[in-house]
Amino acid sequence: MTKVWYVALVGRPNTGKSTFLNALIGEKVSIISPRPQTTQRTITGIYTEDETQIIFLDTPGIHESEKLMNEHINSQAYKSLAEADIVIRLLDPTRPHGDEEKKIDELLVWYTGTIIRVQTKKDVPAGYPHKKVDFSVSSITQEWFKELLDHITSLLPEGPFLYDEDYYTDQNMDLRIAEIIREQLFLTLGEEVPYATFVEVTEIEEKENLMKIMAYVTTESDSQKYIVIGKNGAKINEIGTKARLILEDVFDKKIYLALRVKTLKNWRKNTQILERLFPKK
Ligand SMILES: Nc1nc2c(ncn2[C@@H]2O[C@H](COP(=O)(O)OP(=O)(O)OP(=O)(O)O)[C@@H](O)[C@H]2O)c(=O)[nH]1
Ligand SMILES: [Mg+2]
Repeated sequence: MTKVWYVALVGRPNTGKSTFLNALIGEKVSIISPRPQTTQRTITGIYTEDETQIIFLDTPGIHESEKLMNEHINSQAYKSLAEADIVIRLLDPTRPHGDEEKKIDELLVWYTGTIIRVQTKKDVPAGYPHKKVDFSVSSITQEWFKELLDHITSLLPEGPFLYDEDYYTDQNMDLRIAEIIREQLFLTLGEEVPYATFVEVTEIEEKENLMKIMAYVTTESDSQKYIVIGKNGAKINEIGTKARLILEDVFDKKIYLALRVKTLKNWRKNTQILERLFPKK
């Protein structure tokens, strides 16, 4: 009999949730960067092995902020908590613990499902080890992955698979492409700029061996727009080339990517835009 359940990955920004998900699934499902708040909306990664299907929800790092956009980002994580049958609480031992950990502790007091405490980044020295961890894993060496997966499997109830076995994410094509472009904004641009941008795909034309994509990077001000474009378009070309190479790898096709940059003043305070980018459903 098959087993299936929803498992949310929860933790402060930068703990390694998305890296852990990609390593588990063996595909680039979620985007990753050394900067906090890389994941902004919940990403589903589906792990299917023999009779087991685990639907992982990679959530945005829960953090403290008064800003409207951050409220929307945090609420993506809260919503996934409500949907999850098991929570994997990821804990980063490379940084002092801080208020974000307390905030998550307080949130989880109300959670009635099983919580598994997992310390990340086992391959680097743990300067600030966490107490009472159930597992300590590395997404690089994949140490303790099998034991953790076996443990999750032992907790799952019987039920029919919710996704086909060869499905590893339920993100649509537009969103996956937008995320891969957004990852390059996080990796290429400094300071606040990536946080003041969003990416939307406006057109996809698929041919047998080629996919043509048109996408817009929207910034909050014209000065940010010029930073994203760079001198003679150098920055946006660099972002486009890097994203294209990853897209070619992910979709196993030749990609033509047209990237444009535009400004929408103060979009981070625009509830309509925020609701479009971070749907509550
Ligand atoms: N050495 C090492 N680095 C890791 C490991 N897991 C994640 N990292 C690094 O930690 C940083 C953050 O990783 P992410 O996976 O983006 O973290 P996240 O928890 O998803 O962060 P948010 O999306 O911002 O909430 C990246 O630079 C990763 O390369 C690990 O097991 N070992
Ligand atoms: Mg992430």
